[in-house]
Amino acid sequence: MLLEGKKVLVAGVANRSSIAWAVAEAVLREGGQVALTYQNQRLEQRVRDLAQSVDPHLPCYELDASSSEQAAEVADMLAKEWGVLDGLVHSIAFAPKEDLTPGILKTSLDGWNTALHISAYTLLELTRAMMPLLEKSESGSVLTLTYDTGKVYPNYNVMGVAKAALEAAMRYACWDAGRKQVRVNAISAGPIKTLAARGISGFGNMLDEGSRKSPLGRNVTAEEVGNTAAFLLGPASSGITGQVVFVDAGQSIMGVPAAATTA
Ligand code: 0WD
Repeated sequence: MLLEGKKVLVAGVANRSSIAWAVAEAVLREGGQVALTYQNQRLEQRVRDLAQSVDPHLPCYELDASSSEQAAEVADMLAKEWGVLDGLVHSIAFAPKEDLTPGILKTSLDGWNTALHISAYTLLELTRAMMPLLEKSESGSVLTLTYDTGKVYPNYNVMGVAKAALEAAMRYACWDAGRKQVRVNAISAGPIKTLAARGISGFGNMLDEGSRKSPLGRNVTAEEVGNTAAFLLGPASSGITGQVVFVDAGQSIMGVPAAATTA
């Protein structure tokens, strides 16, 4: 039990395929308690139904991560519900399709601002709002989700830039939060078929190429990401902060697929 008695807020569940949902399931499996947030009323019923399927009393709050007012409200509600927060999961990203697809040189300033605001700045927004509760924990831990920022993936475009900003923001937040004994890390997940992934054109090819490139010969599952998340959220990882941990079946270490170098 990696998270016995630990209280974790998970932001970014859209449906059953969401990485955030796999993280929530792993937290529960490891003995922790979970509260979920949903972005808006469009997603509310789906997220509440998921919550109900594991625990009828699981707290669910509305939270558009771009709203500091809503973030403060959720912090207030958690203060009443739990009084402390041991883990915060930021599993949120968005870029307008018309700015994501055509290529980075065609990204509008508005599209750039939206992508970096929602996909990177909101990590800081949520961490700031939850800090008073995280500081009360003996093992406060914040976790975000990124994707292999050291490389260029055609079609990932402005989202790749946003993820690079997210990773830098994660490291600076790690510095700010560290003296309060709150850790901040990121998981760089391999490609997984989710709602957000479907917005990236050619995602099917990323999955195919990824599994061909991978030393393990396959892609990762959301469950594998959830398991690593449970480790990073809990006291077993108490010495790890400011890191990007790759959960990608080794894909990121490879240049070209093995097939390309064999006759
Ligand atoms: O291959 C993948 N799926 C990978 C995803 C590989 C590596 C990293 N990631 C990252 C994503 O970039 C994201 O940061 O993992 C995180 C979770 O993404 P996901 O699980 O792949 O996708 P999804 O289930 O769609 O969850 C992302 C959710 C949004 O869903 P939709 O698709 O409806 O936009 O982020 C949420 C929203 O629910 N979201 C917001 N939540 C609160 N406030 C906001 C917002 N403003 N915008 C988006």
